[in-house]
Amino acid sequence: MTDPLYAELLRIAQEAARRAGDLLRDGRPADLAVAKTKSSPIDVVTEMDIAAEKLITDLISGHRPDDGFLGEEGASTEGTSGVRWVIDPLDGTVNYLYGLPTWAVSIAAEQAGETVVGVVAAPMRGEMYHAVRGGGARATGAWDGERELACRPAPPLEQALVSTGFNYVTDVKRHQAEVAHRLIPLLRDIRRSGSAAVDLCDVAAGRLDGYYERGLHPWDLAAGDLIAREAGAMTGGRPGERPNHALTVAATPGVFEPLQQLLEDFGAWHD
Ligand code: 2AM
Ligand code: CA
Repeated sequence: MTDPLYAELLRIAQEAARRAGDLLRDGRPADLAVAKTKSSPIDVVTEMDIAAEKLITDLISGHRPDDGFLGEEGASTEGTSGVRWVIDPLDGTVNYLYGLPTWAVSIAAEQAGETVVGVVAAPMRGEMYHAVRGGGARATGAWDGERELACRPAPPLEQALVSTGFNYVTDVKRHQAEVAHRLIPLLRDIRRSGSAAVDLCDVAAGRLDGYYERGLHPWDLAAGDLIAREAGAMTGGRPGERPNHALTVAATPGVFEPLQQLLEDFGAWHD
């Protein structure tokens, strides 16, 4: 039976993710990428991002006033309840700016430093993914109801479809391109979705064999990491580490180990 606290945190996270997703979807001007109005398109996205984070933190605080927060748009409070929420109100910002569908709201709840609940809403897919620690991972979709998530059976590495992402900083991007240059011939192919949270959920859903990226922040990965693990995937950083800013790797068992080793050999991480 699910811990009643986890069940409460899950309900709150799902409600917050749904409402923030609606706000972002309904509030995005249709011509955002070409808008030449008073503010730049980037400012409009930043405003939406901040409004979404405020909606999420207000809603959560209304239910649970003593919880702490860590949010991409600046929410950072300690709280006194032992629960801390780790929030990315808009993951996949560049996709959102361009009108590409792969963006998400990511909300995780931690207790004693462990993620216990993770919710990722991908409004343009009509899908929401969630996991509770020890309780498996599920997706709810507009068309197919609720289903259990399970990562794919591992193919040989040369048949693996692996997603990654590239940093905003040019020198980091150059280094990442060199790593990808060496990796691509060893895989089936690579993908670049633009949202770490969605990539982690796609590993969970068996839509990717693996994913790796350097330079992620806690809010990019907290919810997706739990969802991937609860769907049977392995996640980590460099060998022996948890996913972190230096490196995040998530893959189905059998792909994870050789992929993590190749990334180590190719120096894909950076402190
Ligand atoms: P964002 O959309 O919220 O910025 C893109 O590869 C993925 O990495 C996105 O999830 C993006 O989150 C995240 N990311 C976080 N920090 C990044 C950075 N410095 N450069 C590029 N992507 C970053
Ligand atoms: Ca992000």
